Amino acid sequence: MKSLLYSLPFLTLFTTMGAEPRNVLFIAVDDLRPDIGCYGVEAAKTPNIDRLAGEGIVFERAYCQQAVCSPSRSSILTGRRPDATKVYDLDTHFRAALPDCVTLPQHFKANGYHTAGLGKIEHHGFEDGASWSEPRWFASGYLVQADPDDWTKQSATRFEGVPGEYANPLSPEEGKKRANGKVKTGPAFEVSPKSDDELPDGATAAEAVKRIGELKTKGEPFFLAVGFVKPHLPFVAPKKYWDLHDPAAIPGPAIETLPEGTDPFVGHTNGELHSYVGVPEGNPIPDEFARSLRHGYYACVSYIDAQVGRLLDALEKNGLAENTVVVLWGDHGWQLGDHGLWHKHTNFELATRAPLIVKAPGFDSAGGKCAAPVEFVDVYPTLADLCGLAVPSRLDGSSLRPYLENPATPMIKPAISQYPRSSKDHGGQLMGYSIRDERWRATFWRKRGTGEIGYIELYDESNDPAETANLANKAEHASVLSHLQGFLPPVGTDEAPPKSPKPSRSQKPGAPKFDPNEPRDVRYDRLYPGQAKLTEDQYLAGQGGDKAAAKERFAKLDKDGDGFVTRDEFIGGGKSK
Ligand SMILES: [Ca+2]
Repeated sequence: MKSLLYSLPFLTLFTTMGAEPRNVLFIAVDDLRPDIGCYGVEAAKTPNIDRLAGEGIVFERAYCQQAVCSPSRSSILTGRRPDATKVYDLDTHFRAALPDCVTLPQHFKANGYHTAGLGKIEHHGFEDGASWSEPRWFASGYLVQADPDDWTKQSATRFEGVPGEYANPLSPEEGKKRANGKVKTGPAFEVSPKSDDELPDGATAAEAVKRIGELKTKGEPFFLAVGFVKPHLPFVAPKKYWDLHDPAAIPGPAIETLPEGTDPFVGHTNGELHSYVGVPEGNPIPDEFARSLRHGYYACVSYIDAQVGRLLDALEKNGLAENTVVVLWGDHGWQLGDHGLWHKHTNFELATRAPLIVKAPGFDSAGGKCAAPVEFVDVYPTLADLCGLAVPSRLDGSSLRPYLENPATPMIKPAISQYPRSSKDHGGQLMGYSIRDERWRATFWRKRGTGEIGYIELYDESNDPAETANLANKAEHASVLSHLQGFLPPVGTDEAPPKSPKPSRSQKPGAPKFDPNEPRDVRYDRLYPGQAKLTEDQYLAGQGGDKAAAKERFAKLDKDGDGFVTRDEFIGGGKSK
């Protein structure tokens, strides 16, 4: 508390506003593209997020730093671009390159806040102990404490959580057979017979509501991060949210092929989608299946919207709505068949553009919309600024306060996203830097480690928002390109990351070492006390080491292929009788 009280901006804020410290509710939604009512997508059916938007500012052109989970989240949490975090993939922790960085929640913690994270905030397995005042909470039934001085040392405590999300998981053998070695235990979507709270996000919302009530009485300001995992694949949502939507009313893509004049290496082959059981082989995805996927995505968005509503209600009920900054963000955009692509993993507008809504007390701009491009690295300095904390100097973004004061404020800087790719035809290992200003998106595919540009895309987002044509070769746009090229980072900033150490998670601190001679019934009861059978997630939770190998063991142990490993199957060790 001390550093907070002596911090000058904090004092200034409170003396001028006579206010209490502001809390932060930080809502992360996995894979949410801005198909939300307040973004003009009426088919979305999102009354609660729209309510938040009516009390805050909608950033209509907010862009992630890299359109995939861990790189994007690492940038939000550290306020640094992927070239600084060196997180370009799902295997690297930002502390490998930035061991001493002070994350957004850690900064609040250092300023007297109680910081807590529920659900997916960091990428799974990359929980950061220094960021939080308490263990990270997961609906699957885990409290994970990562060592504040060494994130790779993690210990997990079990509680009774919700089981795996599928009501009808398919056999892992089927998953293996259909999915090219990648084991998924179920289909890409499911109309779930479960209730909201029998699925992970409803359980997370219920826990958050409870925590908000508890935090109110704690006597410290709080930074509560709540991470929802839908609408990430698989699209599993309770039936009532599917029933909200008529699939015929959900808009389809404006273009189902890559832009004219664009080399296919900038896209991908929908590998993430194809890893689910039952997805038709090859591309394009057949229309009827595509319609079901879009239906499932919209159902999941409405399901999440309902959970967001519970959090907003809890703030109001506890009298906290007036002094809590609420920020809602999706970690990146999503292609729902647009350009023939599914999921994220590109530099296109639909993959890089994500929702960002900020509600802050004390501004007259409630209900406003900001059209200027902004970036996710701006979130950290914005929240520090809005709560009267010093804004650390080594951040890559800047506070969005000018837009909260006046949403019509013109663009301060273009938004820069990036994505690594390799292309033999265009120079080998490339980093695609995509510069977005008010009108243009220019993507420069630069050879990593050199300044040589291997390939360029240019889209006129004002006159061709669906990105149907690459204009980079049109002579009349040469000056636009050279202007935007001036925003590229210095050559060499995309050097390969240092290798990240792997986390080791002990079930309990001081748990005994693995003993190959331990009888299997004793081992089962030690690892999974009181559980009659296990979903894959529950099984994996008790297994250290190589996750892919553990998944293979699960498939082998599940002799009857019902998607569960019973105690007897575990004891049988996967051997034929
Ligand atoms: Ca994601």
